[in-house]
This record gives sequence, C-alpha cells and structure tokens, in this order.
Amino acid sequence: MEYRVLTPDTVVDYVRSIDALNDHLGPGELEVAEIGDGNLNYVYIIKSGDKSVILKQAVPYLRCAGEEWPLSRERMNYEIRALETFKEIASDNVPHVYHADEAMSVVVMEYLDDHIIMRKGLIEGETYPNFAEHITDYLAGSLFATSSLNLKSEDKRKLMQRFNTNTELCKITEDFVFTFPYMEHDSNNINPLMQEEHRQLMHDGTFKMGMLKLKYIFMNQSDALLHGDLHTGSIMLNEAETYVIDPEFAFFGPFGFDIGAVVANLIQSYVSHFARSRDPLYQEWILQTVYDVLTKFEAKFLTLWNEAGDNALVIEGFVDEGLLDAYKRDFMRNILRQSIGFAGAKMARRLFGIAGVEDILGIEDPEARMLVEMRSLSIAKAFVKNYETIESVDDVISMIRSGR
Ligand code: SR1
Ligand code: MG
Repeated sequence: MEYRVLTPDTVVDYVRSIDALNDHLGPGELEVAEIGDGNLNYVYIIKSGDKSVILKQAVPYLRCAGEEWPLSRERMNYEIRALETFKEIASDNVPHVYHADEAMSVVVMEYLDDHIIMRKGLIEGETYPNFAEHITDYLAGSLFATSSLNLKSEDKRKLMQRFNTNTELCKITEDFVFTFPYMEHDSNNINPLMQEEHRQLMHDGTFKMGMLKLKYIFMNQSDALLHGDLHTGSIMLNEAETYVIDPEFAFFGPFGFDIGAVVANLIQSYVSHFARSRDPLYQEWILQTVYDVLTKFEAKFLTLWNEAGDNALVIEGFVDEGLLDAYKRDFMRNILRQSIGFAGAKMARRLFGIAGVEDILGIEDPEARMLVEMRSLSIAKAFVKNYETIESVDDVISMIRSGR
C-alpha cells in the first residue's frame, strides 16, 4: 500500500482493509479518536463494542515542531523491529502487536485500557508497588539478552545491523539531550525565572566536560539494544502490570542510557512533588523506587550473567573465578555510574530544551515551578559532574536528597 497520512476519517477504511484487525474487532461500527500527545507521531484509539486497538502512524515530520521540521518516517520500521525483539525477551512488559505495516509506517497494537501512562499516575500521586520489580525484569532482560554477554559475536553484530541505521532519532537525542539545551538555541524553552541559571550553565566548564563525555559514550558505546527514550511517558502500568511502549528510538547504545532515563523521570516526579502534593511520604516512595530500580537491576543482570555459560567476552579457562568476580563488580559499578550520568543529562534537557515534562511544566505558579526546576537542576548538575566517582546506590540517594 502506498504511504498516505491517515486522518480520523480515513483510519476506519484502513483498519477495515486488514483481516487481522477485522478478526479482532469484529463487524460492529468503529469509533475513532486521535489521542496522541507525544512529540513525534499520531495515535488513534479504535473501538468496537468491548474490543479496541491502538493505531500509531509516523508522519514525515516532527509533530511537536511542525511540518517545517522534516523527519523521515523510517522511525516506525525501528519501532516495529524493537517491539518484535523486546516482545521475545520480555513478553510480560511489551504490548501485543496485531498488525505492522512498514509501507504505511503504521503499527496497530493492544490498547492497554486498564493501564495509565506512568507520568500521569505519578502526577496524581499514585504509587506502583510492583513497578521496580517489573521494570528491572524488562531492563535486565532486554539489556543482557542483546549484549555480548549473551549473544555470539556474529549474532550481536547482525542484530546491530537491524537497528544502527536509526540515525535520525539518535541525532535527535544527540542534539536535544546532549547539546542544544546547554547553549543558545532557537529550540530551547526556558522559564524566564531560570534564564540566569541557564546562562551560568552555558559557562560551567565542568558540566560541559561531563556532558561531552556522556554524549561520546552515547554515540559510541554499543552495549545492547536500547529502548532509547524510556521516560515515564513510554511506560503504561497499573498495580499488577507494567508495559514499555514507543521504542522508536531503539538502537545499540550504552547499558546505562535506558536505566538513566527511568531514574531521571522518577526524580523529576520527586522534585515536582515539592510543589504538587508536598507529601513527604509520597516522595519517600519515589526515592525508595529509585533505590529499588538500581539495586534490583544490578542483582537481576548479575544473575543472568552468572547463569549464562560462556559468552562472546569470557570463555572457559581465560580467567579464574576471583578475577571474573572482580571484573563483574567493576562492570556493574560502571553501569551504575553511566546510568547516573545519563540521568543527569536527561533531567537537565527537560529544564531548558524543546521537550519539557508535564510533571514540572504543569506547575502553574511560576515561583513554585522555578523552585522545583532549581532542585532538579542542582541534582542534574551533581550527576553530570560527579557520575564517574559514584560508588554505590546509597551515594545516588544522598545526592538526590542533598542536591549535591
Ligand atoms: C525533538 S523531539 C523531543 C523528544 O521527544 C521524544 O520523546 C524524545 O525524548 C525527544 O528528545
Ligand atoms: Mg515516544
């Protein structure tokens, strides 16, 4: 089928032309609503009685910037591939895909109607007692399975070939996470009360040095297949289940990047609740969740590593157990450090760059918002400047509490 941009009027005909969707939705009348509030794509919910699906279509431009910002719709191909790959690894945490159409840049998947976008839940002050367990199943599972600690060297390189031409979306991250927010740039969106902080940050050499190091790691360290944009808007959940959606930024990158994204978004919620709920107990739950995510990730990743046999990195007879254990400790500490560096970059970009987060942007009183932004900035700066010396998860929690 030749590509065309779907509209609420033409979506029904498209859906009705697909057997798998007719089988799922049945013959009844279809109700359609566009519900996308993301930065890149159009998203429709299609309902027929008690059956429903989500249809997502990439358009050849960046939705949040408008048609004058071209962006190839190839991103949908990577999203489709990533959904397939992650579903095989972490089936409980990835939605079911009913239909994928690369020519139309469309994917149709399960509508998670009992789940909400995590960012919205956190804004409402909801707790999710199983989130840390679920997200670390996903993170440890996906990162380990697609790494050289599990795959044969040739299999990893073949898998990398399927993702590493996702260059446009990697470039978006290079620009909008690691670069533009810390310089003068037209795309920036800065609270007038934070202009002076931004000016100082632009001239903070230690911060810039940290950001350059992190950007270089992002661009060159191909540890594993990443989601690539794992903020709390890419997570849908309830108490019992957690789903990771929207992997269009998928590529082979550093282990710490997805972990850092989760941590950054939890901390953004933590700081926002100094103005939102002002509920210290809720904030403690968020900090405990950060702690659990980092510690459970490490434990699960190490278990997978310990249970796996020989891998592309270490073969029987190369090192004794003592040396291997020391190597693993160093390896995991490095993942922790890079995760926190990336968390800092992800937090700082949301304060000054094109795409802020509702947790903070939605605080209406400018003074209250500024105080939250200041807290977020001081944690972000501490992370970016000091990530290379972090020794433990306790260090991370102290840095969040003290903002240093
Ligand atoms: C310029 S696109 C803005 C952001 O939206 C996506 O969710 C990514 O985070 C990207 O950086
Ligand atoms: Mg997205």
